Amino acid sequence: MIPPTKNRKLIDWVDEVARLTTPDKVEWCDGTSEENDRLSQLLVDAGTFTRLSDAARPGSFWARSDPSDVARVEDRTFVCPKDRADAGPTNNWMDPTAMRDKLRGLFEGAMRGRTMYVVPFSMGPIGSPIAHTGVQLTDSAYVAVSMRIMTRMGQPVLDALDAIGPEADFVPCLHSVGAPLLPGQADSPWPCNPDEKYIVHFPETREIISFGSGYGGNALLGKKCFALRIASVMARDDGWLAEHMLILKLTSPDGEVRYITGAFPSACGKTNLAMLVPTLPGWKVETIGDDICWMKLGADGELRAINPEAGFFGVAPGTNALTNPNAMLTMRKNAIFTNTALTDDGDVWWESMTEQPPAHLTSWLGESWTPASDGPAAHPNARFTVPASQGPSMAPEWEDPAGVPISAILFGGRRSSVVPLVTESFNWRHGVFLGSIMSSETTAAATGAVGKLRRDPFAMLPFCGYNMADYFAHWLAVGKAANPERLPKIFYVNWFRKDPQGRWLWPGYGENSRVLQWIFERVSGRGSAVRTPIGLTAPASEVNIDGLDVSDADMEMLLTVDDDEWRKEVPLIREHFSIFADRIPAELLSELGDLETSLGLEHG
Ligand code: O2Y
Ligand code: MN
Repeated sequence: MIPPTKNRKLIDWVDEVARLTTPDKVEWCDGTSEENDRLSQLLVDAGTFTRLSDAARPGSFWARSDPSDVARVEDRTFVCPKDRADAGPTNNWMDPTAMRDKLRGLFEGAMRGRTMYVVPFSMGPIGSPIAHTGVQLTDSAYVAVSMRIMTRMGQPVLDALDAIGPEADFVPCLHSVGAPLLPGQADSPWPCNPDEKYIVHFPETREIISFGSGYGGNALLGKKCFALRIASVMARDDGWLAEHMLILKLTSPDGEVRYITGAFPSACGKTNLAMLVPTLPGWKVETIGDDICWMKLGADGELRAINPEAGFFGVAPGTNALTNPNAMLTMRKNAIFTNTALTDDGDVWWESMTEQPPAHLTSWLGESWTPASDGPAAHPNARFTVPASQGPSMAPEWEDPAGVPISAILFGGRRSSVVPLVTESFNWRHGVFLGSIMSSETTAAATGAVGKLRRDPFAMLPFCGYNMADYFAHWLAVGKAANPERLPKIFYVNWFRKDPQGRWLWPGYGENSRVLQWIFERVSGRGSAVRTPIGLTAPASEVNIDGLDVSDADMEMLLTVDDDEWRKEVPLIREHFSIFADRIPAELLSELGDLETSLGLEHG
């Protein structure tokens, strides 16, 4: 077949990978709906997809993964610059030459018996000056159809690349499920490699190579691998920010608009917040993005943000008509559901989707399931994949290539104690300090223990493509490069605080609009705040709790900064900083010193 591009680097790379991996066929994806229908049918025939009933969800499919391939594998994720110190203490590292040798061995013949799909994609609107192009080579049709939802994918991307010229650059993303087929060997519905998984990033050459998994962030390489790990390196080099953040548009009853980004660790409700339905009368939230945000300085020194993605890959369990009605409406058609349960009438179900579970289901393990069964019907990290354009909450400007101007940046995590409902930073530098000490109780979005406290600075711990101490320095530098008049204000929020008996103190979801209102007032130069050692908290009288069943005592507990608890937190912060040794920016140590002083502690 004649390649549908003039890009020499791309044509040569496709040839080289095909020679190494020996697929039966090479197919260039054009991104058309005909192609999507054909690949989806192929997945149905292979047993990977079950078509959902047209009455329930037209154009939608249910997939079950291998039970060993259900989440991102952080312990198998590597960042491989030449110098180990450039990966930093929070990334797995291997010498890049040794890693390339290892991968070459794994990829030799890895696509035998399969088709290699060439998937050109754009992160951001095609041709926009802020978008970047990638090409994924994959032997998974599931990945190809998912990339069509999650990115702008297909021939228009190659045309835009060719319009730049035959030397136009792109990020090469190589992926194999690592399960070659011998002649006559039956395929599995979810091929993957149970023994060897490698998710590898080469920041210096801006390359991604992933082997052995077909799931989510391990396999859809435009998302975490490109738009965060590699893009964070590009952003460091070129003076912008690639962040694990939602972007929302908040409109007040007076029609004033503010755009807010928010960094929260995986599965802490970013999608719910991005699609929130305010309980406060007259307020409106619209969605720009739910997971990734690229922010660049505009000509006027203002930070402008785009969502580089085109779809949502959200956690299904816990999503329902009360927690996120907009997500439920978004996924009514053209969706892929992975590791949810299947109903007997061809729809999907997951825990808490409805108050009562159906009497009978097929579980994510493919087993007959009733409410009396052991274990959940859906895997806790079951996902929906759906085009953002279908969402009723999308702001009309969500694809504006110029991005939207950001007024506030939220940092947050799951902390059942210590961290108050909302705190405003004293200034940008202090905000960077708050981002650098973020911590959260872990969830099922990655393999490993659930509910353990871990430091997750800027919610980027698993996603920063270089030394995180340098990343903190980069944030400080962006603050200095920006127009001080237009710098967003930074806030630290915590929806997850509990009382000593373990009862949630804050109802969350739509009620979070009450906190957004205070933030809106603050970024508009209004409202008051109370100075505490860790920042400016909202006075209880300024959080509108009209009609809300939260007692004054609970508000007090939610908003109070307990100095004793923070005195216990300080050594943990010092310990966290110590892993970066002398690479930690002096400004952050100075912020820590100020915190110690205000808590009446000796400097550590
Ligand atoms: O690969 C997975 O299991 C999903 S990870 C993911 C997917 C969508 C949005 N965020 C995340 C995350 O882990 O932060
Ligand atoms: Mn995420």
